[in-house]
Amino acid sequence: MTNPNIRLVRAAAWLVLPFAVSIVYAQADKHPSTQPEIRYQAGGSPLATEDMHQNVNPKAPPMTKAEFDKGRQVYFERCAGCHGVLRKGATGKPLTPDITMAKGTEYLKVFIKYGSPAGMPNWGTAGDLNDAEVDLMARYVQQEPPTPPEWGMADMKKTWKVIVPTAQRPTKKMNKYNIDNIFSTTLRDTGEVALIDGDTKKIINIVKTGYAVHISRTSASGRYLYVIGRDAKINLIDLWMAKPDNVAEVRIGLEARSVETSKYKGYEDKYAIAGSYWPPQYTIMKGDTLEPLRIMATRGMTVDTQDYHPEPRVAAIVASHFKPEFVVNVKETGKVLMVNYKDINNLTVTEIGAARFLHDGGFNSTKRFFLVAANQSNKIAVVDTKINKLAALIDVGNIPHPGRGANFVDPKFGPVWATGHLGDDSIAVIGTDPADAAVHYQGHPKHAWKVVRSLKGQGGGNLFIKTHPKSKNLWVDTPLNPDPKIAQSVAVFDINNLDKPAVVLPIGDWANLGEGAKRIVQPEYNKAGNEVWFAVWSAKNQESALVVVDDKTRKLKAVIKDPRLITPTGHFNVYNTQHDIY
Ligand code: DHE
Repeated sequence: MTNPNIRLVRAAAWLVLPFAVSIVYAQADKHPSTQPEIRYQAGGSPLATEDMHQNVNPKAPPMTKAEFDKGRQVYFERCAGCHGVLRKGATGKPLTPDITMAKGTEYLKVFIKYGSPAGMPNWGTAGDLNDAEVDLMARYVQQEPPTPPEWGMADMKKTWKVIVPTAQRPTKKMNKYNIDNIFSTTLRDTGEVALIDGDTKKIINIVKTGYAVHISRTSASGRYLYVIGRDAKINLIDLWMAKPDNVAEVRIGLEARSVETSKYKGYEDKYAIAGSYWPPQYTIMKGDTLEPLRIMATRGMTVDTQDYHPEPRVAAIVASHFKPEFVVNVKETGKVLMVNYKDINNLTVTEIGAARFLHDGGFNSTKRFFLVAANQSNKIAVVDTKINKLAALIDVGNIPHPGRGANFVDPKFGPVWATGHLGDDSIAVIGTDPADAAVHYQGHPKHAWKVVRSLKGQGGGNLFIKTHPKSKNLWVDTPLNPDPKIAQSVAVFDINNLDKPAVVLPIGDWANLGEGAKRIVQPEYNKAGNEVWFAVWSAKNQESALVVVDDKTRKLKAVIKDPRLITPTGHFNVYNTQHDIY
């Protein structure tokens, strides 16, 4: 008889990432903590469609060009997220020919077909690759890894378009929308964002953006929205237009996840910055046109072993409020770069050593300290953006994933910041009130940079956690939990009674949709802090929705449905994103 765990996960096979989900079958009994992480990383890379040169190694098993191209495509769709573009290892092990050829085709076939206890998915027995494809991939990983093209200034300039020149843009707001309360909702699989009026809950516009669009960020003035796709295309949206829409676009690489805009006094809206996964670099642009100005490479030595890494991806970027600086987090080298944009022709970069695999993070409530997950190291690094030093490295649970985290005042421990985890059900609550350095010191020095509480959530597979300065609720999603009941609901804690267990709200049921994964993603507050919005994320061919909950009563307030709301995932309130309120 089939194991109930396995049946449960099979039932979830209609999820948007069907390939990744099937990995979970084999892992269900052995490595529950790695399931959500594997599903999360197997998101597919836009590099799958890039043509690359085949270098023939006479010692590797022969492959035709057609076989090589197919192997390359499968590799970038399934494997590159963990093993790296150049196969030199990222969060997964290196797969360079010196290693793979020593193992041989037969060994590799078994590995690919059946997986490994260390977390390698069982691509063959899960039904994702047939025997011929397993054989193809076993031979492919013994070839010289092809290198995707670089992407320099000339490539960027070719893709740079100013759709509405600055001189032709409005000089004042030309619409009646309460811009502060607009939400930019990622429509992941259509490559669009939905701009939604937070007051009326009506869609203002559906704006075309990059492929598998990832995040939106707001400029310091609140006028502009920057949206980045996985294909490294940035769209600049002007919220002052009668109907807010694109005014400029550029591709800053071949694959990317992060974009940000200068926020220091005197530099509002002046610069934008985006980091790419490939090529490993970040680009500073003109804030109101996206004209690329400076490109900086991130290739270099790792923080711990001090070995060269050829493709350190750029993860989260935030704008400092204390200096004219961007805080650029480099994943594989584990370094935080404080990029001073005061004189962009003579950039100064302070390199702060943190820990490997920096991913996502946010500021503490005073915005002086930036807390970022070194996810595969199970740590949170704290960077002091006033003195440009590492303030602490804190051990937390299995694969922390804060999004931007949640700031609140713990009744016992004072100001804290919290993160959930992909790999376990804990929520780490960290004290953020150090005596020596605090801007608004509230008297809790001994708890600073310590995990003061560990709350118990619904399970692993958490991605985002949120509260608001006006709220007493702490919301925790679990969209990547293999149990659909957990993925389709959220846990909410009472900040004043954190010893009490969380209450679980069935947001997916409230959306009243038909069949679908209905994964609940990313709590996000409206400007007033009295509503919390959730995406109910189903597959491209199924109905999805946004659910709005009254923060005070925790009751359903509205369900936003529209045939155009296809695969909503992240959603970003203009005001809260502009002011880093979370
Ligand atoms: Fe994200 C933020 C990378 C998969 C939704 N994601 C980020 C950031 C990075 C990142 C580096 C931080 C950006 C910043 O702050 O500047 N995400 C990656 C990946 O590499 C990964 C694991 C695999 C991939 O193939 O992309 C990945 N991310 C996902 C998803 O599957 C999610 C759930 C749905 C989707 O839309 O693709 C997803 N990521 C998000 C969201 C944020 C994000 C909503 C912004 C959170 C915030 O509060 O700011």
